[in-house]
Amino acid sequence: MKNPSPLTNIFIPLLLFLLLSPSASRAEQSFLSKGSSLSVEDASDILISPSRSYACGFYNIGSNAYAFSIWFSDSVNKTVAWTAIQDHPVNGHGSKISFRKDGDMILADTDGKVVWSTNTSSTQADRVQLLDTGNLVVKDPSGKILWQSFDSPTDTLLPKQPITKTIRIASAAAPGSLSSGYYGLYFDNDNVLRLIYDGPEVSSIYWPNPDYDVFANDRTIYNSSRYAVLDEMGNFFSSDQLAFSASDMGSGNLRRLTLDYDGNLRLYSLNESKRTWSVTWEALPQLCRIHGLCGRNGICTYMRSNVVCSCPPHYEMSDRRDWRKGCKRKFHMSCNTTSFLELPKTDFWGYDLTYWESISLEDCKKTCEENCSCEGIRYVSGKCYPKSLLSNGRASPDTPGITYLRMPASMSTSGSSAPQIHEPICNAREDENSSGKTRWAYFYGFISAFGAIESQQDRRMDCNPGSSGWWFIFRRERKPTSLEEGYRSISSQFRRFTYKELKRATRKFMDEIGRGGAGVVYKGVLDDKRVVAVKKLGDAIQGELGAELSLIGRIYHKNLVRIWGFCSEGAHNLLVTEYVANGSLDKHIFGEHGTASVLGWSERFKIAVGVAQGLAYLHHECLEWVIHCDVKPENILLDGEFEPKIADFGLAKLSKRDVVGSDISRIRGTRGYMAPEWTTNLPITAKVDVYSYGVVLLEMVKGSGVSNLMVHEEEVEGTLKSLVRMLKGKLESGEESWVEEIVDSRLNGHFNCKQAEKLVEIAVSCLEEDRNKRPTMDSVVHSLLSYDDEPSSHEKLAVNR
Ligand SMILES: *[C@@H]1O[C@H](CO)[C@@H](O)[C@H](O)[C@H]1NC(C)=O
Ligand SMILES: *[C@@H]1O[C@H](CO)[C@@H](O)[C@H](O)[C@H]1NC(C)=O
Ligand SMILES: *[C@@H]1O[C@H](CO)[C@@H](O)[C@H](O)[C@H]1NC(C)=O
Ligand SMILES: *[C@@H]1O[C@H](CO)[C@@H](O)[C@H](O)[C@H]1NC(C)=O
Ligand SMILES: *[C@@H]1O[C@H](CO)[C@@H](O)[C@H](O)[C@H]1NC(C)=O
Ligand SMILES: *[C@@H]1O[C@H](CO)[C@@H](O)[C@H](O)[C@H]1NC(C)=O
Ligand SMILES: *[C@@H]1O[C@H](CO)[C@@H](O)[C@H](O)[C@H]1NC(C)=O
Ligand SMILES: CC(=O)N[C@H]1CO[C@H](CO)[C@@H](O)[C@@H]1O
Repeated sequence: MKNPSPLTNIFIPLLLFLLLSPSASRAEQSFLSKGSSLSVEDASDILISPSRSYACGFYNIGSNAYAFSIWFSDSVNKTVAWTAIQDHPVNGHGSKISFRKDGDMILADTDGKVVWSTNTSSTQADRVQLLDTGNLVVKDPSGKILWQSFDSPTDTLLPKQPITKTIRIASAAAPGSLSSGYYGLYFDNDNVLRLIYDGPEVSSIYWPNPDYDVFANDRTIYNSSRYAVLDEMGNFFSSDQLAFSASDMGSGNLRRLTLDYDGNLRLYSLNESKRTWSVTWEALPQLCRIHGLCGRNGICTYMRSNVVCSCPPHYEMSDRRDWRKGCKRKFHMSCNTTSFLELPKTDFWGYDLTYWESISLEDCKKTCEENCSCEGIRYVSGKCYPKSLLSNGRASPDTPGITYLRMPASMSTSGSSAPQIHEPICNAREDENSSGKTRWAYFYGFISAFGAIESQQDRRMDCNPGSSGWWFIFRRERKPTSLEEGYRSISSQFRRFTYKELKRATRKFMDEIGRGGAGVVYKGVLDDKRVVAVKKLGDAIQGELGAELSLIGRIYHKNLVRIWGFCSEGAHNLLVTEYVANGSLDKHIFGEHGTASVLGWSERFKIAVGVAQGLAYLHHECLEWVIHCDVKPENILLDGEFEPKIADFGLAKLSKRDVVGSDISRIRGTRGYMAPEWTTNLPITAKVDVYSYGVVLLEMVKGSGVSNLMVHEEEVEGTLKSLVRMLKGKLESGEESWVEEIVDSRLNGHFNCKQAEKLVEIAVSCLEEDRNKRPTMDSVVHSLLSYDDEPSSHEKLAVNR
């Protein structure tokens, strides 16, 4: 073709025209070249990432107010992942995002004023591009990134977007709002990734748990790289050793890690068919542990299905529309005379004027009276914390100690009702009113509160006066049915298996690895190569297996066996869990038929700590305060490194044996490990597990099972009682020689005497007849960790809580 045909003569200018025309080229474009811009008037004037997952442009945040944002284009309602300048919206007419000829990308308001810029003028900047990762970049011709949105996150981190030394994530101020609130996620000066409430009056750290030191929270201060990132599979790793995974771990899902307006850090996955988000991990399952929720003097607690704030007696809300402003006194405070108002099971975190140990309540009160800046005290078994400010209040059955509010003596401190606190119970069916479903609804409650972020329309944080002076922060707005759906999707990695699938995985139930009260356990390999244990539960099941298990399927802790799913087809009821390599603890400590070698002391101590941490998680951290009800060595599994994992938690309520109304039916534990209250009419609380844990501790120290304690015809319980009495006497004697007689002789004296004595001391306290005298699992963990003598491993526990 030597001469261009007349047709091409026309065609080329036309092609050029099409390429250059902004409206034609913009529709499906992921980049801006020099001199082009996006205008606020045209809603289709946006950049779209090549995979079409993300969009970038003007985002409408109110009538005639717009922000420069990146959002997920696939979610039902646009979910914003990043915003250029949060607190400065621009006008809906005439505003522009321009990539100027000088290489600068700017956001200009209606009057042409530049409100934001990438500061890339006089660089080689050549194009602006929205990448498939959701990162908006300014590049030079060689592809070098000169500016990127990943360096200035707002409230959300995307996969592959690291959080580093210089980055701080800030929550939104309210659902749907793009302006920043009081919560922050950042690397602290000691290299630990933390969540902080940084309010107008006060600020405090609430995650990781401030009651423990760094190491007890499984973090470290020794890696100064300060780098954490979520990968594409849904695994998060941080240089301070924090690691967690999405419950729907795997590739292909769009995810985001967002610091929500309520202060909780949540990992979300997008369901592509429903185009909605579900929570696949969260930092704080118990919302009341978040600071600042109820403001100064306010108290956070759980009521039925909701998180609620309340004011102490003689206090009232400071601002009827906003709980975060807290409560104010209805009386005039004077330091001349003082009386104290008692609030049981209530804690106000932080702001201790001083700290005293081993003093009486009277002396503690006196300390407070002597200083006019003291607003109240918290008193926990001999420990006294006078407070200069009452903040971060929460009340729950597992909160130890009592708070005393300071009042003038003229105030009546009696007759006022303290907050009602609901005890957790072992079996939801004992109380149909608060059966599993309704109590979990608390969880639905805040999910729907979150749903409000997506739906814009109900963005109010609605506060309604309750009948008894209680106020709800998060009102349930949706009907239970849709909430249950949302709930189900949260546990999406927890799933239903078919019988066929499990038959294939276990090669027709060939490899039996255990047999217990609950059923026979087989080893299997799933299609995705996961090695699992499959437990046949038989038909002795009540209720719908899936519904009962969906809560415990969400529970994840290193010392609890992970539950992957279940199968329920006709008479086939099977449970699919993580496979734990080294079998159950009984085989290792009781040395069945001399097969296993004797478990060393350091392993025993590690197991004692791990089991306590697992139970503490169930009792105190978990949403529903799960009580295990059958703690015994057979239910404690050991992995290759002898890290213990508790099995069979949450199964108690599935058993057909407990028919409401019959006395014997209440009994669910195993002889020898059962607390005395099982046989009396006292309500069953988490303290039954503390008792059983005490028995297991003794067994580990002695190296023999309770059944071997039986002397002649005597009952196990009686023998245990006299053993405990004997040990109590020895502990009080102050001598040490007895320790050697108690500890497993097979260790040939290779054990840590201080630790052994501590274990016996804890065991004895756990075995108190009176459940109120037994410690909580939280405090057991505390005591054990202070005796963990591994070098480098633990600092002294912070005294000031
Ligand atoms: C650009 O520079 C200005 C002035 O120094 C600064 O306030 C602004 O935050 C910078 N923009 C970005 C995106 O870093
Ligand atoms: C510190 O953290 C970084 C980033 O997570 C990691 O690559 C590095 O191996 C860690 N260093 C040590 C000594 O653990
Ligand atoms: C997404 O939602 C649909 C409809 O509810 C459901 O069938 C599907 O299993 C969900 N997908 C994932 C990955 O959770
Ligand atoms: C408290 O004591 C101060 C001086 O010590 C006095 O001026 C004030 O009137 C007293 N207030 C009351 C309510 O008794
Ligand atoms: C009250 O306690 C604070 C903090 O310990 C202290 O600074 C102040 O001096 C005390 N006031 C009195 C009157 O003792
Ligand atoms: C809760 O229990 C009480 C007493 O057992 C009963 O009167 C009430 O109707 C129940 N409420 C609901 C919602 O089931
Ligand atoms: C999306 O927004 C619409 C209109 O505001 C609302 O009706 C709908 O419920 C929202 N969807 C979700 C999943 O939030
Ligand atoms: C006693 C026992 O079963 N030990 C095993 C624990 O697990 C490791 C690793 O899987 C094995 O090598 C041990 O034999």
